[in-house]
Amino acid sequence: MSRLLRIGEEVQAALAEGRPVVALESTVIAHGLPWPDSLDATQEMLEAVRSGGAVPAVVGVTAGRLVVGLEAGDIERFAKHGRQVIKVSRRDLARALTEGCDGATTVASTMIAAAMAGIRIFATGGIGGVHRSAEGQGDSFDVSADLYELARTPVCVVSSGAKSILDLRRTLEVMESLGTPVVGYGTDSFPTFYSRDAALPVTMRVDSPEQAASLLSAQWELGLGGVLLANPVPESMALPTQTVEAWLEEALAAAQAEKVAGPQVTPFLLSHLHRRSEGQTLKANRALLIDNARLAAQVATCCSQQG
Ligand code: PSU
Ligand code: MN
Repeated sequence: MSRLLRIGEEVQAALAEGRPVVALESTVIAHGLPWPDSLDATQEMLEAVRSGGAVPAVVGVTAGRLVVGLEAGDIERFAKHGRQVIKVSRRDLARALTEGCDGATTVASTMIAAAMAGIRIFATGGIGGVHRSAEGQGDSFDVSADLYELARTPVCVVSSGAKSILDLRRTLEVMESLGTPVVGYGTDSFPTFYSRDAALPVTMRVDSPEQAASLLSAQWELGLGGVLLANPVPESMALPTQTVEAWLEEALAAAQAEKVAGPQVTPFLLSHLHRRSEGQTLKANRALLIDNARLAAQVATCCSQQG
């Protein structure tokens, strides 16, 4: 295993002593945010995890190894080189390790690495899901591997739900079929990333890190899989659903016109939104990433206290 997996020293020490650790993904760093926000936002997430009393572990692939706890230099390279760092989900892991290239891990592959290392809590912005079908194109069958990973891998993903670039109703249906609890943090409805006024219900609600930790311990005592802990964007940064929806229609039309498909879809739509909103979606995105890192550290702390 150690041939392919490297756990950073600080992370290793924390795990050995039973201290709380929070995993972070690198696709959001390389593909989800533009330079230099990508680096600033990541540093703020690291600080948020630390001030919550936990050790951060950024996951990524480099030099033929899956790394849990990337060094500052690696993080900066991922943040800066963006598109040159390939996006690595479950199916791409073996290839990225074999080729020895830099690889940014998605929610799915970060969960895999976290579970291998013994980390149970992971903070990010939004998970992948069921993509909307383009007008007149029939069903694209573009369903993120994140949903299948949540079904099988016992890691709690703290996110602000899933982005409204997706078909959220179908995303929740698939998660229900696969048996993933979707837990609202202080909310009864599924957050839509940039907005708070969502219409779809969650499986259940918790109102404190302690409650979240109790649910996780029951889930894992039963030997079940992942949990999505859905934390809405902070109120002061939330954008109105209808405004985001209008920008999104344009972004989807542009994606269709430019024939963007597969793993490129999410990064394309995100950068379109960031430009179109003159940075408002980017500000919301940064705020929710930091808030999710903070919450994940609190939950990880409760989990380690519950033993
Ligand atoms: N949602 C975001 N920002 C992101 C992603 C999702 O707001 O950067 C990334 C995550 O890494 C997620 C991935 O796991 O996109 C999903 O991609 P796909 O749909 O190709 O599985
Ligand atoms: Mn996809």
